[in-house]
Amino acid sequence: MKKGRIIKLVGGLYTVVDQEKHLFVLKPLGVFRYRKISPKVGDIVDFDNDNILKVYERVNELYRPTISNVDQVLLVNSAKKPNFSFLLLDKFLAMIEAYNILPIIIVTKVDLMNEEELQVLKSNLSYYEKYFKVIYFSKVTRVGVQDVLDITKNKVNVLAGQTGAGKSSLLNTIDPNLNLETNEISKALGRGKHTTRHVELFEFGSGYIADTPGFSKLEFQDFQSDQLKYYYPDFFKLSDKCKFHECTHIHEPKCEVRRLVEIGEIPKFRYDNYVTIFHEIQAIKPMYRRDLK
Ligand SMILES: Nc1nc2c(ncn2[C@@H]2O[C@H](COP(=O)(O)OP(=O)(O)O)[C@@H](O)[C@H]2O)c(=O)[nH]1
Ligand SMILES: [Mg+2]
Ligand SMILES: [Zn+2]
Repeated sequence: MKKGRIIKLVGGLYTVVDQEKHLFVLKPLGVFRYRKISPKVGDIVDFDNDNILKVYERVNELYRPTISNVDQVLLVNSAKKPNFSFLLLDKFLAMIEAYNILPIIIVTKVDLMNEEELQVLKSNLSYYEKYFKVIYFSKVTRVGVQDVLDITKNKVNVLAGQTGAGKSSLLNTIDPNLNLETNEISKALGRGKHTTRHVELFEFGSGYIADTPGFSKLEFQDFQSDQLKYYYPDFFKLSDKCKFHECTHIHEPKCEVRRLVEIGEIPKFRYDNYVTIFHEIQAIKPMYRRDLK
């Protein structure tokens, strides 16, 4: 019996990699179906020559893409094309926190900004650096390549970020062997590249990474708006100092978060995004809420 990690699932067949990086293509044991065990990409498993025999308990699970035991999410936002959005950044950060996974902020396409624009962006992001690792990257100048290699080392990484942010380009820049489909290639050639329709963990530097078509959409229907306060680590850390134990930092008096926004210690835009996201979650119709089903 051996132990390894599932890195790919296609047509009911699982590819498992062992400690020595040997690959095995396996089926799950028949009894798994009756026990409602369905192995996922990312799972640590015991296996023999033909079958997955046991699935170890998962540390965490992502849906869309379905992937387990993720160490961190590389949250990719472009400096331009599309323009950097702090609202999108704050939404993604809250979602990733909600999954209990470490987010790493990666700003791509920094070559498209002039020095002044980049200075403004960096200064706005400096607040985030107290709570998150921030990496600046460009596939044109190759700035940040080493930072990405360092941060992904020995980790299972998942990419997130809107379509066109530069996720596939980032991976191809760091490891040209991946040869992932990027936007212009998919338009020009259509086929012949790795397409990202199934979930797969690729060897990446000395870790693993999943390029994800699915985790580009924000899905907040799993959460209640009053849970948002847990997913802003900078606000959560202050919650003991708010007058009310259950303070949502929206309307309650003697709120420490709002006090720090007023004196400029928390950027106003980050707080405004919090309020926007809070109301967006509130507006999700109950019929769409998975947690109420
Ligand atoms: N100038 C510049 N363009 C980039 C950079 N990274 C990606 N792009 C372009 O942005 C577009 C979308 O990139 P892609 O990797 O497909 O984004 P994805 O949808 O997040 O995987 C493509 O046209 C890329 O050539 C970069 O660092 N600099
Ligand atoms: Mg892509
Ligand atoms: Zn408060």
